[in-house]
This record gives sequence, C-alpha cells and structure tokens, in this order.
Amino acid sequence: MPKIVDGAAGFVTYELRGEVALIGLNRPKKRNAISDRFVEAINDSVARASAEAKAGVIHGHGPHFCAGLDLSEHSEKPLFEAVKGSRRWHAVFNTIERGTIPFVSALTGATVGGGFELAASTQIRVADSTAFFALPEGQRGIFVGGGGSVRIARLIGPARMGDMMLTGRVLSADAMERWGGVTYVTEEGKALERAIEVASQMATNAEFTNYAIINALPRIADMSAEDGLFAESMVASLATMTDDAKDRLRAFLEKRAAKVQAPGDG
Ligand code: 1HE
Repeated sequence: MPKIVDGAAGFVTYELRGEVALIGLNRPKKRNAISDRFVEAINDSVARASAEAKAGVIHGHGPHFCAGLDLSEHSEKPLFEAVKGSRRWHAVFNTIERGTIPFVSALTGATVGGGFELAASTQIRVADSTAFFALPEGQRGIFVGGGGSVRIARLIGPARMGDMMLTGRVLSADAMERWGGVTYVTEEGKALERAIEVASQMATNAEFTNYAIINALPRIADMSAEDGLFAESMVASLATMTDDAKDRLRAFLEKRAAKVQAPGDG
C-alpha cells in the first residue's frame, strides 16, 4: 500500500517506485472530488516527485479518477475566493504541465470537469475502458476554472470542448482517443500498469530532453511558425551541448545503444 504524503491529510498517497513517483488521488468516497486542501496535497506530492523522481504517474483510488471540483465547498464561496481558488488550481497544475519531470495520468471511470483538467495538465493520458469524460459545468451553472479552457481546448480543440460543455455529452475512452484527448487506451483495470510502463520509459530519457519537451513544445505551439523554428534551433543546440547528449550519441555510434525497433502492437 503506498504511503500517505506527510501533511496531505490523507488526500493523496505517494510512492517512489524506482525512478517513478506514484501519486494516488485518495478520496474515493467522494469520487476523488478536489477540495482546497486536496489541491494543496496534489501540490506537495508533485513537488516531492519533481525533487526525487524522473517521471510521475497520477492515478485515482477507487473506480473513478476524479469527479472534479468539490461542489459542496465551491457552492459556499464568495466571488473573490472563487477567483483565488481557480488561480491556485492554475498554479498547482502548472507545476505538472510545465515542471521539470513528465507526468502520465492513469484514467478510470469518471474523468469529469476538474478531473479532466487535471489529466490535461499531464503530458500523457492513459485511459482504461471504464473511463468516461464530461464537462458538466453548463449543467452546474459554473465554468471550467482549473485551466480547461486553455489545456483541454488545445488538446481536443475549442469546438469539441464547446460541444462537451454545451451539450453535456459524455465520451468513452475510445471516443476520447479519436479526439486526441488520450493517447493510450487499455482494457479494464490496466491503466495504472500501462501508465507506470510509460513513465518508466520516459524516466530513461535524458533529463534535459524531457525538460525541453515539457517546456519548449507547448510554448513553441503558442508562437508564430518563424519564432517557433528559431526557438527550436536554440533548444536543440542547448540539448546537444549536455554531457548526457554527448555520452548517448557516442554510445549509439559505438553500437552500445539500443536501436529504434519497428512497432509491435503498441
Ligand atoms: C461529490 C462530487 C463532486 C461526487 N463534489 N461531492 N463535477 C460533477 O459535476 C460531477 C458530479 N459527480 C457525479 O456526476 C457522480 O458523482 C459520478 C459520476 C462522478 C460518480 O457517480 P456515483 O454514482 O459513483 O457516485 P455518487 O453517489 O454520485 O457520489 C458519491 C459521493 O460523492 C456523494 O456524496 P455522499 O455524501 O452522498 O456519499 C456525492 O455527493 C459525492 N460527490 N462528485 C462534491 N464533484 C476548477 S473548476 C472545475 C469545475 C468542475 O469540476 S465542474 C464538474 C463537477
């Protein structure tokens, strides 16, 4: 059983497995709905993972990844508190999206509202066949506040996101894969295992390259083509100068490194 993070009031479990940190959303009775203290627990565990692991996995305990914002807490909030709460989600999720190590989310059951926003802040999403996706903010009379209008819109496109929000439609894992919102779909019960495999693979990459992928790719996507090409050349040149790159390139040329393999079933 993974350990509870100190100070996280049991909202999150944490385990370092080799070079991969496993962060488990641990409020299954409330379908892992995210309260203010829960956001802080996510923040603390992401900081710890970033300090001691080379990749991270975020998963949910119980059948559901996350039912989004804790609506019981939210309904009582004055306007400015709601603004500050949303900005806090942004800051915390930013440490996942543009931090120093890559994260994979393992999605099962409800991946809804703020739960989908959390998943969208991870670099890679793995869903099992039980996962379903919805943005029921329209039904609740609220709006996405955990970064979804930026991250989910860029992931699946603003038109599809608008469709989900306007109609309340619920998408299966397969449908979300067709929309580009997840890039791995597994059979029931295998999302965490697959996510750990993906994270373990990422952990073997050069750390600077992972950092550049996490931090340069989304920024370049925000740039004009000309600026993006220029920025790419700068990042590529920096990466080549690291000792890690020199060692890895030499290993390949001396036939000590693994070749690229033709795909299996993938
Ligand atoms: C909650 C929450 C929650 C469950 N906040 N308490 N999110 C939503 O609109 C999704 C709302 N939740 C649901 O639609 C369903 O709960 C689920 C589909 C996720 C799961 O259904 P089910 O039948 O397994 O569970 P349940 O019986 O509905 O819920 C179990 C308990 O969790 C129950 O509390 P209890 O005290 O009666 O046992 C629910 O009230 C509680 N619960 N979801 C608070 N979200 C930063 S902005 C982001 C904006 C959003 O995220 S909007 C989307 C909010």
